[in-house]
Amino acid sequence: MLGGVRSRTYGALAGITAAAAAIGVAEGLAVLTGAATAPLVAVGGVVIDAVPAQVKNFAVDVFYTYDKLALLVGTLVLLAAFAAVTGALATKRAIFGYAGIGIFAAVGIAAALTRHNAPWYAFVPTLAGAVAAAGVLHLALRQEPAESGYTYEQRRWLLRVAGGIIAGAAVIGFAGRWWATRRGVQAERDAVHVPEISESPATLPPQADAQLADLAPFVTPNKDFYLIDTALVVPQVSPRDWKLRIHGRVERELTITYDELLKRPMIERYITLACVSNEVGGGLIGNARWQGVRVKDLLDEAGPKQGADQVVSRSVDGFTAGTPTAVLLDGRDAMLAIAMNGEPLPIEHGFPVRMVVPGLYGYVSATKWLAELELTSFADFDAYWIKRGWAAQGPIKTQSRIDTPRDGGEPKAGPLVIAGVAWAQHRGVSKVEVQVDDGEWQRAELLAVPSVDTWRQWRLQWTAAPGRHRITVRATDNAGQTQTDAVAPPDPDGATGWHSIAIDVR
Ligand SMILES: Nc1nc2c(c(=O)[nH]1)N[C@H]1C(S)=C(S)[C@@H](COP(=O)(O)O)O[C@H]1N2
Ligand SMILES: [Mo]
Repeated sequence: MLGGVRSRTYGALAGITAAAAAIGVAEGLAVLTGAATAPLVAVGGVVIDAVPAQVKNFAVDVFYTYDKLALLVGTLVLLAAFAAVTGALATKRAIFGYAGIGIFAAVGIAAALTRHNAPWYAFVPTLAGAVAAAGVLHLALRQEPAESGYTYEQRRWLLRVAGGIIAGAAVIGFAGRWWATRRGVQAERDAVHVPEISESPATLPPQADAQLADLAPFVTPNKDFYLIDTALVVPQVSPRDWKLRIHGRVERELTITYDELLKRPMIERYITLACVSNEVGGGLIGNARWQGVRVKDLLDEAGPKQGADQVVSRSVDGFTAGTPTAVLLDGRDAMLAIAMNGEPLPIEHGFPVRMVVPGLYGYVSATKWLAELELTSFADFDAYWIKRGWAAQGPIKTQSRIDTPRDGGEPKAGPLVIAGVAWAQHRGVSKVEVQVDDGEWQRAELLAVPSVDTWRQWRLQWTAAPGRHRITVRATDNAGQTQTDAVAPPDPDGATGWHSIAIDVR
């Protein structure tokens, strides 16, 4: 007689063991077939792409910056729960267990095969994993069933076989990930020789950086630069395989290799990149010295046709950004960047080649792991975030931020420097004003900038009296527009409002 509580527990544990075997085998094989073919990564990628626009901001906070791991772990937990339930059912009728494995295989294979640029063999890891799971389930169900509790054989099987399989799968999973990253393109990236630039190098005016503790440095070190993307695993693109295709509504289609790109005339510029998801006062912004080839030079060669008002940049993993063709041709320093702060692009920032466009939020311009530029029209194509409800046009809004003192800080009474950064990329910041409590707006000192395409540090001397104070900042751009105090969320085209902090002076 089957069906005691214990017997269901045995089935659940057997199901989890079968799932572990599937994941272990699949992850192991995905080291060879590519991380994106692993069922967990493929399904996680589908989930990321399916996130509706309303939860994008939540998703940015939770997944895109740090917690992609949370998505993987969440997927694993769901899989374990599913395996436990189908395993328990399998103790009544084995077919439930095999059907569960069939569902796992169908979902994993469908996800892997439909990812952007999936190789034809993308189904192999999931299929092999499913076969392994079926084998484990078969073994588990062969153990003598107990009337109640576990039989000696079942207990031994759980301890020895199941324990071994789960531990083995965990080891293979972690080792596979580690090996895939190690064997990635880090060595090729480190071997890249960044070529000389054809014009004068980007130089910083003296006094661009006040070098205050807590104030964002004028140049953001690569290791501190914010990271935003939809890639669950960082794409590993070898410069030897890299090609850029410029196609669509052009007179002449172009294909350029990495070596060819490096031989072209190069410019170097300080440009401040910003994310549309940045909240007022937030940190999704950074300034770097970028080196690369002008997009305009390449577009001029390809010859955009009449009506091709949008350039869609597409990454190797299928992300797309749509940039107005006019912006790329208007003389600003839009470039295909190959170096960041004097180093080859870091892999997570888009190695080997990414786009950087002064004045536009990243989601409409800054495609990393670039693979193609397609000339089309805004009427004909919506890029990745536009499909999800974000605005098609993404000029960066004038903003300012107080970095020091810190919000909620308790500085000592007496002379104090209030300082921060302000930005209005490609228009430039002409004025920053600070208000303490309900006082007059006071003009802050502006530090020097190399161009209108970067953020600008500002500072103001203040004599702090004991007590609680509110400090607010606002910037004005070179067109004379003062940052609006109307509060708006990032969705759909960038947050607005004044950054304001509260401190307790002691
Ligand atoms: N391939 C790819 N490129 C991408 C994205 C992405 O999801 N995938 N996100 C964009 C967004 S929204 C921003 S804000 C910038 C961030 O660039 P960073 O991670 O180098 O700071 O990259 C852009 N380029
Ligand atoms: Mo972004």
